Amino acid sequence: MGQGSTLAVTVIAVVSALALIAYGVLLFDNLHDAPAYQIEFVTPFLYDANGDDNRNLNGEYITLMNRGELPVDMSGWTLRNALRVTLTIADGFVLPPESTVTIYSGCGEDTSDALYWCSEREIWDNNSGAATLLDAEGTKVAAHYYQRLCETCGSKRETEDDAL
Ligand SMILES: [Ca+2]
Repeated sequence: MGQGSTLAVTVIAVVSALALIAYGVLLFDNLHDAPAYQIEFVTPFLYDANGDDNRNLNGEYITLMNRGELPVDMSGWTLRNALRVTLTIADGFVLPPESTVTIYSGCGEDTSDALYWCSEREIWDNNSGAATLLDAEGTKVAAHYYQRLCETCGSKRETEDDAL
């Protein structure tokens, strides 16, 4: 083995070691940043109510599911739309594992699986929008982006997007 190939092997070894270290740091970061909760949006959600949305506010709703193994106390959590119109979840609301809660845009009496925004107008734009769920500390737990692809065909695209 000449000096050139020894150098090449050394460079490869160093680069590999650095790559491993970088991977390790990334892995650690990912573990460190792993969400404490597994609350997810159930999609597609009903952002386009039948008829005039502003007159059928409870025809418009969004559902969250706890896919984790522990109950999640959602006291003080917030849900907001793309315009940052925000609903704050009442103190004491707990979502059990494998359970859902549906959040209606209109008024009603909150139960263990239904909450009411009691907005005076629609929350979810019928063409495109974003829903963001934050915990009581303001840390993003889940985000959902949606866009109707064309006015007449009803085709829709929805994505989970952390880049909101
Ligand atoms: Ca709507």
